[in-house]
Amino acid sequence: MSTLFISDLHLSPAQPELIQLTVEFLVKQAPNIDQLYILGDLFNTWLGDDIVPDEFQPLIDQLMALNQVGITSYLMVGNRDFMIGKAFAERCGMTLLADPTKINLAGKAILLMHGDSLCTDDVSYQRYRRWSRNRFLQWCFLFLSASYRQGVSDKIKQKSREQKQHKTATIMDVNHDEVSRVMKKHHVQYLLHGHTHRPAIHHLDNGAFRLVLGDWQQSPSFILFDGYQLQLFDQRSPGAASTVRLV
Ligand SMILES: [Mn+2]
Repeated sequence: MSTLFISDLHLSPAQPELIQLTVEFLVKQAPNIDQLYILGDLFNTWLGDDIVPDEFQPLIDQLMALNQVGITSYLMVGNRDFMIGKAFAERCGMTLLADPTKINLAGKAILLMHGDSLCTDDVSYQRYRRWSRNRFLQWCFLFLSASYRQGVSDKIKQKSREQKQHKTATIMDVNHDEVSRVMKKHHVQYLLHGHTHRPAIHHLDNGAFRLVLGDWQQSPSFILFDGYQLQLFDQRSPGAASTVRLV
């Protein structure tokens, strides 16, 4: 059973070449995989399932094509595209996943997350995360016109850019106590997430592993489970350090 994990593609209509690259990547991977997990921030912005830019149609078609050849695909939302709902997932033949979700690979429990909730040192972001995930506010947001939603989204992004200038790299990475707390709570030795754009496989003190997917701004970043081992493919993370055997 081969499983592919990706996250943080940050696709937008402004970068059609990245959409194209993603479609080609999925076409190429399709013959080798049984399952696909997209762990958040597939899109750079999401204004609602009723406003899907036409530029994404080739990707939607390709995801549906995976579904038709029997590949099971799962979609978790990230901090950028958290407004994705069931309607869009269904349009792509994908199943929405909660964050976190525990899965089983070769008898080992793996916890999947986007990763933003682990960055607890970033207090202002966690505050924003709490209100932006409020179901009632989200429901209200979807009654706004497309241009108004775009305006709100632009304003939030601009504010986040301004605040980022004053945040250190450590603040924007995961908090290690939070990582141990979450892994303990879910009884897992393996945690796989994206979000931080710091692709790596970390060997933790207690013999556990934290696997981090990279973003796609330079080139595709992915983790592949081939039935025996998890391997991180990312230009920034070289060969030997990038595999974990599960069997
Ligand atoms: Mn993210």
